[in-house]
Amino acid sequence: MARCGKRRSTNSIASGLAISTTICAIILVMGMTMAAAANAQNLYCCTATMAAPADAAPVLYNLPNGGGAPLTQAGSASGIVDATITLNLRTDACVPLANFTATDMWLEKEAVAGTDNFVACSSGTTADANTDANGVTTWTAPLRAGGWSTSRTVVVVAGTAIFESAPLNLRHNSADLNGDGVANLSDIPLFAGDYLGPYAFRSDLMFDGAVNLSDIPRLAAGIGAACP
Ligand SMILES: [Ca+2]
Ligand SMILES: [Ca+2]
Repeated sequence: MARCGKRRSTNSIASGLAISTTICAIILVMGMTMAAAANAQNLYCCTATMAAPADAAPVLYNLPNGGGAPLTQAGSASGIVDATITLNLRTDACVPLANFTATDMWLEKEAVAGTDNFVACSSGTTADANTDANGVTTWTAPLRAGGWSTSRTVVVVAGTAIFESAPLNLRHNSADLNGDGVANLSDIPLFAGDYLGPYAFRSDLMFDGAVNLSDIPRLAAGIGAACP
């Protein structure tokens, strides 16, 4: 299974401007409207850590086609931070597990009701590579995923969550606001409503704690992104 998504065709500047104009038009119209109205193992010896400190509370911008941000370029209230995740994979006897298959190690969001509509494409959150001789692998490449999540991120190995490490304080959002695996015109009204309404994390695509003009380029550039 491929690790990286296929590249989507590059939008022309003209089409980007057209989409931006469409988004602005919808926001304007809505504004006017609103104004009027596991494995057999326990994995207990494994550890999963994030480069950024937990209090940085990073936000990863994802697109279903893998065109979002790499984990090295996550957003935070204080700017870009490195949210690279490192897994030390060990047997229950704490022996490093070398050359463990990358596609059998993936990220999920913590199961907390009402905190997400996160959706991952097939093999869209798997590790960068098989574990090395020391049983180590990382997540740095952009994920292939959509939707949003304010719950934490969990490392899963062959279906079993790494439970000895606390879940990682990494949140997610995407131009695929409704979490159906494709960023398209149906996501724009959601953004437009958030733009005009109370703060909504899902639309803070260039994360800085506010939904404003700076978030629109990511929405515009993301339109058309789908799971491979
Ligand atoms: Ca969508
Ligand atoms: Ca923002």
